[in-house]
Amino acid sequence: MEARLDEAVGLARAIRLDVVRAEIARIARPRPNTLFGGGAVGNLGELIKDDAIELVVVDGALSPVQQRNLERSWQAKVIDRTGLILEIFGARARTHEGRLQVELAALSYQRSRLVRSWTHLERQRGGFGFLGGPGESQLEIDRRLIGERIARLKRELDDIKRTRALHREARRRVPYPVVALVGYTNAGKSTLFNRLTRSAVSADDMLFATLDPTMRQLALPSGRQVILSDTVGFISELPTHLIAAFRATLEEVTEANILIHVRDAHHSDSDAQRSDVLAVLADLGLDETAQDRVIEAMNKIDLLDPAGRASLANHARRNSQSAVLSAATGEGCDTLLELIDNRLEAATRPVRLDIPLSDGRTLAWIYRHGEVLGRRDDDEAAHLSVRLSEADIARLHNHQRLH
Ligand SMILES: Nc1nc2c(ncn2[C@@H]2O[C@H](COP(=O)(O)OP(=O)(O)OP(=O)(O)O)[C@@H](O)[C@H]2O)c(=O)[nH]1
Ligand SMILES: [Mg+2]
Repeated sequence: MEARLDEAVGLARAIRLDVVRAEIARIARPRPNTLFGGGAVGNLGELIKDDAIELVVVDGALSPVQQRNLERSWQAKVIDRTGLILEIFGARARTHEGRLQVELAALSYQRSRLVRSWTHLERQRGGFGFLGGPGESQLEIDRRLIGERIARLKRELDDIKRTRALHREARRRVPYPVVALVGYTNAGKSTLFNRLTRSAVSADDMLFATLDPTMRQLALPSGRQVILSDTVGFISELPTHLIAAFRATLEEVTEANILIHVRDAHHSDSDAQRSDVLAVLADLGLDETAQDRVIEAMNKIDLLDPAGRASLANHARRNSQSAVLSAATGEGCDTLLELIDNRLEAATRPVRLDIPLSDGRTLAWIYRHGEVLGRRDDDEAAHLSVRLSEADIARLHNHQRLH
């Protein structure tokens, strides 16, 4: 519970709210009208009044009725966990697509609340500025208008998705394998991304610092080139509306050749965070069989005491799926790169190739990159049976297309 409270405070700080108090409120029996019992509503009301608190975040789910009743009795704005996360995403979205996705999520969230509480609500908050200024909160949003806007957003996002599919197709023609960083928010994905690619994307001690995906080319120790991607982090109870809206982005991540699951090994809730991430990945269609595409990166080991480090290092030695590292100091990062290299190396399959004898360059390339299992030459061509990596197979196909 303490860890969860810390996280809630972190979420609030992520949009620079000034947190005056943070409390764990025990609820024996959730009340349909106020969530909290009468006594708790009163006590909290006193605190809110004494400290002149303007906004109360309930780190759970509130029904629209509960939200409205609490706002009335506390004379303060009240939002729940989903509302807060949507607000953060709204503040973070930079790209056109990101903004559309967040708006879609926020509107779907609002519509679901509108439906449930239709009879109770005379007014609904406007836009997705849950915390917005006075004008906004007065806006009346008609269900039909929301529906139309949602439909338009979905169409626009579909268009973007199609364009991106074309881009992806183009990328396949320079077919470097894609290595995607995934993990709980604040686990250190962007720090690792910067460390490995020597870039400077924003990596802050802030939940959901990254929203829009970033990609860079990276050379592995073997010389093999890959594309490294950094993207949005996960969190427990990630709002379903957000997952739905970000589905296209997130599914692309799960299509990567290798996924690096970056974990904060120092976090007291590290194991629970791991389960949350795996649950979201499973929800996105990454099944058990895809597990051999996942490498676990136990990050922030610089913060562990020697015993903690030793036990992690032990675990990693027994487990080739796991690396122990510090993105901050760089320790262990080479080992991670080697693991990626090995994994890509292992992902090979035998193919048959017919190469014109005149094409000495391609033949030489094949001998350099693959394991030639058999060869038969006729007047025109060499007929080869070769074991090659997926990436090299793609590269070769592309190369031949150029002839
Ligand atoms: N001590 C220590 N801190 C780290 C390490 N890696 C990351 N951090 C810190 O952890 C915080 C979060 O790092 P980010 O790289 O932004 O995390 P992220 O996973 O990209 O987070 P989101 O984009 O919010 O999902 C920052 O304050 C980093 O400086 C590490 O190896 N050791
Ligand atoms: Mg990040």
